[in-house]
Parts: sequence; structure tokens; C-alpha cells
Amino acid sequence: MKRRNFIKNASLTGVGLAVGSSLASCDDHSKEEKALVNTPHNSEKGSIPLVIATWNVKKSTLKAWETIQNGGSALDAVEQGCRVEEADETGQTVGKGGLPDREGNVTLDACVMNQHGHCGAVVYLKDITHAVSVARKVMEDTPHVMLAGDGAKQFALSKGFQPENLLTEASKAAWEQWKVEANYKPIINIENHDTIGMLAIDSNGDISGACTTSGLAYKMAGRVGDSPIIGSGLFVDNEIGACVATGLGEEVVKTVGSFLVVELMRQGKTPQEACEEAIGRIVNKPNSNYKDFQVGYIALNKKGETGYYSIHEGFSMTKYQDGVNEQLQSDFFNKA
Ligand code: SD4
Repeated sequence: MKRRNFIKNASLTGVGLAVGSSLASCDDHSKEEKALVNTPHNSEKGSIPLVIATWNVKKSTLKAWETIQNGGSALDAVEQGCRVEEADETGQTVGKGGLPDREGNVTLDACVMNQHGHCGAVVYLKDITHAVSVARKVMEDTPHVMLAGDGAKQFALSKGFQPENLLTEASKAAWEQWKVEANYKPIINIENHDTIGMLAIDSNGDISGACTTSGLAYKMAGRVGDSPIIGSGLFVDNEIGACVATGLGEEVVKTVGSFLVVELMRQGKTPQEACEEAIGRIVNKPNSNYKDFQVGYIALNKKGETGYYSIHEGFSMTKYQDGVNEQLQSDFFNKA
């Protein structure tokens, strides 16, 4: 689709639909999926503190919000929030229970970035559930930004993280089933229900972010996606705002998506406009095969305004603001 059509599409959908109320218990995901809230996202009022996360993760945003209410920093909030999903074995795109690569290895990618622009990341981490916390330790306790593979694991063990088998029976069974045909194709919205990315502004107005994932199901052994790559999966600039990505990491990396969104906000765009333009960069590429994959962005600015947008229907953002924890259905590009 041409850029002109993209802009037309985006402005039509920017009007928004009905405004719903916040959702009930976060235990019943399937019920929540049907009761998604649509908001007129361009007219929202910003306020802080604020927590937003990719997908349907109200337990995680609740944990992050409580962390801030208890005096924690935005960095504490995003770490604690992400840990909830990393520990949830039913989430098959993050932490324990994540779907493995083609060889049956669960390998995790994660990063954090704080209000000072400091960051830490781990890639291809095995056997350690809380990759986000290892990433924080890389930021705080090493002279480096990123540790990979065995080195990342050795570092985690030296910091007292316990080794665990991350391949649950359910994920092993799914992998065995996949191996029958071994047909590799990105699965649109497979990330639903898991924390992948979280951004927060604390009571001091400081911004931090985190991103954690087991990456694409049945990826090639050794593959690393966008999620631990600062600027692609996550970017924070405490003067401007922050962005985090989910979906097919290769496409996010090619457009340095999260940095792009923050730079667009620096130029004066709202978080919503910035997310839409960053998706536009992907879908408007000549010969883009965007119909075959999903990418979603969420963003916030210093005022506590938020934006979220994806290529396909089905993406959502969870937001905790003004004491309300709600899941918001994302507008999307591919209306055809
Ligand atoms: C990746 N962006 O590894 C990640 C996938 C993702 O939930 O978002 N998974 O490409």
C-alpha cells in the first residue's frame, strides 16, 4: 500500500470508537479478549505516574503500579512487572514456558533502559527465568551493555540466579508437534497475553523501560531478535519519552523502530502519531510482505500521553493510569 493510502487509513481510524469501562478480573483472559476497550486515543489526557505494556498483562501492570506506589522507581516498576510474566509458565513467548527454537532450546532476550540513558541486555540466555533482572544486573554491575549466551548465563549464576529447565511439558509438546511438518512461518499475534515490553513513568517523572521475550517460536538456533537491541526493541529518552516493540523482530530491527518513535516524538509528534508513522515505515517499503507478519508499538511521552499501533488487528496495550488498569485494543493498519 502506498504512503498516501496509509495516511488516509490512519487518519480515518484515528477518530476512535466507543469508550468502554475498565475490565474485570485479569484472571480470565478469554473473557477480556471479547471485552476489549476502544479509546479515542488521540484526544487522551496525559498524567503520571503511568505504566504501559504490550499485550494483555494486567497482573504485570498492577505489579508495576504497586511498585511505584510503594516508592519504587520506574526501573523497579518495569523490572517487577516483567518478572510476573517471565514466571508465568502459561505464557509461551517469554521466560519459563517460552516456545523453543528448532533444536528445542528455550533462549531468552531481554533489555532494560533507565532515565539516565543507561542500559543493559542479555541475548540467547538459557536456563534462567528472569532475563529482565539479569539485564538490569548487566547495566548496573558490569562495564558492558550486552552479554550473550554462555557468558550471560555464567554472569547470571555468579549473581545468584538459579538455573532452571525453561522447557515446560506444554511447550515441549507444542515443539514436538511443530516438528512433524517443521514449517517455519511467523505467527501473527502469538505473543498475545504475555509481557514483552513495558514502559513506566514514576512519581518523579522519570522514565524507564524493559523488554523480555523468548523470541520467535521455532527460530533458528542462535537467532536474536529486536527485543534486547537498544533502539530497536526498546528506547528511552527521559527528556522526550519511550517506546517498546513487539512482533516480528527482524522488521523492527530493519527500521530501528523504537528509536524512530522517540525521535518522531522529539520532532513534535504525539506518541500515537509516532507509532503510526513507524508502522508506516515498515508497510510502505517497496515489496513489503507485511500481510504475513505483525509488528506493534507502544509509546509514552514525558507528559504521560500514550500511543499504540500495529500492522494487524489483535494487538493490545495494557495501561495503568489514574488508578485504572485496563486493556486497550490497538488500532491497526491492515484494514483490508
Ligand atoms: C522477537 N519481537 O524476538 C520478538 C518477538 C516477540 O513475543 O515480540 N515475541 O522478534
